[in-house]
Amino acid sequence: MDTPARAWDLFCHVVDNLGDIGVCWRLARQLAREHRIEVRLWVDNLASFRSLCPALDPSAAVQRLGGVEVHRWSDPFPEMTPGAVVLEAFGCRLPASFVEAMARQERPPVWINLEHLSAESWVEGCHGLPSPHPGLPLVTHFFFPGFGERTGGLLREADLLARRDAFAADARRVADFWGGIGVPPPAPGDITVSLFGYPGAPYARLFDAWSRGPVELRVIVPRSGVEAALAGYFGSAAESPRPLRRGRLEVWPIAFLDQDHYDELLWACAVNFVRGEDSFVRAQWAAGAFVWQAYPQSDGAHLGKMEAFLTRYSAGLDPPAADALGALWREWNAGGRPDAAWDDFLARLEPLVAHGRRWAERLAHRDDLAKNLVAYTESLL
Ligand code: TRH
Repeated sequence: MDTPARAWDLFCHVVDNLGDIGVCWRLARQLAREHRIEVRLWVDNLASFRSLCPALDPSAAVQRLGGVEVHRWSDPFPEMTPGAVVLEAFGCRLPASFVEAMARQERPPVWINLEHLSAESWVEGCHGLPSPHPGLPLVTHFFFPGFGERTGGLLREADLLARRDAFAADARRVADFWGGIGVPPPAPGDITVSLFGYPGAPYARLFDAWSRGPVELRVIVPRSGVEAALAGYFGSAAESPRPLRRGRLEVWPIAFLDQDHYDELLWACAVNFVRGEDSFVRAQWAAGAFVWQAYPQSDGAHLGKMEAFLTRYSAGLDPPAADALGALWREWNAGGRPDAAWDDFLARLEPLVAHGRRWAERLAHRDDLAKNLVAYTESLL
């Protein structure tokens, strides 16, 4: 039976993309399934949430999904007794009345501010830092996901890697996956790439490189912001039946997938272009070659974040492959010439895939974020 300590409130404000709710939904389900925590997930934009989770009813104020009680976060906020742990995702600012209710509890809840993922070294110094509330007897603790030993780790469901390997070993399931998204399975020698990126990336230059060869390249593009680039490149053909073709490039625009099918897409592709936070982590668990576009920030801070990750990730990678990887990532993130860097990247695909597999194995030795979070909050309760 659940104890009060197993009742958690998780607050998610959807900013402009899907990463916030992507992370919160994944975390909420994992806390419920693997740690038997009664999670109330408060989300202020159920329409965005629905793209990740088609079973969600955006008109319902409260609904139960995946073992989680999903609540529409509305204003004014209803009167509620807070759970034993309150998670504020990405500094989303809790409702004032709820914070007051937290302070009125005989034992105020453990209040965690779940931060964004970064590979930068300062994160290790800030993970777990307390921040007392200026006017109430409450303390927020900062919890940083991360790659280093002294961080909160990465989201990884207990069965994720086994599911990934079972999928890859089952040709029938892979074929069913392709059939399910309406794309034929790859012919021998074809390279299949998944493409998920921000609208401003230099797509046309990459498409040029892909259309020139040297291999037949199939690119799968879930509907998510690349449409304008496709229309700009393929003109009116972008509205006609799939696939779009130019030279050796074949592009398959597909519907936005739910999170589980998106994982399968990452597992089925040879190279994954990912972005932000959650797809970036999922590509690492896919254990292959990937190209990351960091969430663009006007002050250029994303470039520093990308370099910090590249430094960690490239350790142990043979220098020519590390150079090829770094060149493509830098051009892709800075809006430069990924076309020039692509051929080198492709020529090093084999060592890059082998490295991706080793990286995932190494990361998997660490406890995952949900487990770390539960242990950490228990230490504060
Ligand atoms: O959408 P994003 O750009 O999210 C970003 C970042 O998280 C960033 O840190 C944050 O500040 C900003 O939002 C507001 O990229 P991200 O993090 O990869 O999230 C996308 C989610 O969508 C992720 O959970 C994977 C999921 N997804 C699917 O479920 N199906 C799909 O077809 C695709 C392409 C993605």
